[in-house]
Amino acid sequence: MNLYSLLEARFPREAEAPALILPGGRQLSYGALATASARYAALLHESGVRPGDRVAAQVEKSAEALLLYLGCLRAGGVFLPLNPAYRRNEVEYFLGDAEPRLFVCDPARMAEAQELAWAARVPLVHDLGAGGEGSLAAAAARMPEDFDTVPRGADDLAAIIYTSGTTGRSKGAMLAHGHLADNALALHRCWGFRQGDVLLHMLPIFHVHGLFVASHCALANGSPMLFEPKFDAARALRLLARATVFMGVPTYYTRLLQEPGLTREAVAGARLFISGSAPLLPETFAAFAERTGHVILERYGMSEGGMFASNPLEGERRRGTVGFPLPGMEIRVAGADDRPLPAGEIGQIQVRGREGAPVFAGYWRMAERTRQEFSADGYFRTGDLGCFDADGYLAIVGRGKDLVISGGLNVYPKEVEEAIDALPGVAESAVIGLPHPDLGEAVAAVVVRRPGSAAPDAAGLIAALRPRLAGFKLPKAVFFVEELPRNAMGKVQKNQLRQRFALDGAEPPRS
Ligand code: MLC
Ligand code: AMP
Repeated sequence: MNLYSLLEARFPREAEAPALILPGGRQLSYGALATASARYAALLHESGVRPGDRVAAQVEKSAEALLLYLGCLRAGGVFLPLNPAYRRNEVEYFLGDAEPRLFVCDPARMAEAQELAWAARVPLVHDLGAGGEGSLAAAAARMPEDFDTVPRGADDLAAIIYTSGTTGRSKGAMLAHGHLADNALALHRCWGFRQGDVLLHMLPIFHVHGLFVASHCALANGSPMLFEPKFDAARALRLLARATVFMGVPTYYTRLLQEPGLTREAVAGARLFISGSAPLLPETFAAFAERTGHVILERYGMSEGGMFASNPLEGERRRGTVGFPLPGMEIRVAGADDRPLPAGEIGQIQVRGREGAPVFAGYWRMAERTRQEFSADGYFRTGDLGCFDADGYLAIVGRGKDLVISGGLNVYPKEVEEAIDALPGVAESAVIGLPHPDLGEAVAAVVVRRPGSAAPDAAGLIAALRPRLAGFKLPKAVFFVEELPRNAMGKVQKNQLRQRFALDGAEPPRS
């Protein structure tokens, strides 16, 4: 079944029931959501999007951006969301790799988008602004409001989410209608969505957390979303008075805790606070419970397959753990030989779906890479390290993969190192994550200058990287050293670097 049809079957019977409550008093009802998404689907169909064709969108969060996603599902297209922070060369790669039929860009970047689309043979470009302006919504408005949602099978693709690779090229994780539908229903049930729920939605919608986890739960419940363009702690606090459920990355919770107004009374109407995408610090967990009386429910997942584990709604939400496998998910902690380890032992977290099915459909056009990431018995190797406790709670204790998670966004050191190493005056570099009070981890670069050449200072280095890397990937600190510590095999000892350097808060780049 098409994921959209599954969600639509759960929309409220009253067409006027609110679906999206937007800043400035604008509302979109469930009836309007259905007709508007039909118009977007019709536009995509008229533009030549056929089942399986990709639709790429690098746009700011808006009601129209969500309608585009729903319209894409309805037309049978494969949605490919991209962070608006990506720079030209980053987008160039995604378009070339995914070969979308349509690219939707920000109005301010139309000229660049057209050049990139031309080079990547993307036949059509539309623009869509944060306020819904631009050619896409205008063209959709001229379309009929009836559209027969294209039937899709459980294995047909619904979305591709690009995740950077620890080595080499960025990989497109392919998610099918069945994966997203199963996950949506499992979360909806586990988190007890009910009549009267209102979701405060402040996450970006270019990733799994905001687009799938949050939106699908609300839509599958026929609930209103307070649909905000971005996270803002003071505004969140005001809106929480009208919400029952909130989802965020740990940074949202540390920022909420900075608000003096965060009290039990301020969140009296809320029933559930959910955290994920990065480790929630035990201090944050404890401080939030003390200030609000709410025990944050932490869960765990990935672009490759959505959510895998969650703390329980009823029963103990255990600090420092991500709870139990979700219904339909099998999780094991395995040794290097893929054999399961007993409770208490640390190993790699591996996950498998219902009846041994893979948790996602593999990496776009990377059959060999896909094969390498799965065990012989069908488990996906997450690259996260964890262990089960005696009661079956899963704790994530580290990462086997070289990855920094900054404010809930993944940064692959290798990509930043390659960009730094290409700069004049740089001999080599190592990029690491350092504990950061706001972002959880912050990207830091340790750089060896090339002797005898005019090497950049920290500010110069950042300025040179800015046109090439999305802002969230830029180092928050730069340290210059004579040489990088290496082991006998010549591998850079990043642990040593992490011990040697520390950030004191969010300081500007320094040398
Ligand atoms: C923005 N900046 C960041 C950043 N976000 N730097 C490091 N890490 C981040 N996450 C930089 C910008 O480049 C800019 O730099 C400056 O900060 C101000 O930008 P901003 O957009 O105004 O920042 P802010 O609104 O404060 O955003 C921070 C944030 C946001 C934490 C609120 O990043 C956010 O909403 N993160 C959530 C991401 C998310 O949804 N993750 C889920 C992935 S799914 P300059 O230099 O230009 O000034 C997933 C699976 C799962 O992981 O399990 O859920
Ligand atoms: P992404 O590729 O953006 O989907 O990020 C997935 C990664 O985020 C996982 O492999 C984990 O490393 C991390 N992650 C997600 N949820 C949690 C969590 N609750 N605790 C720790 N790490 C998490």
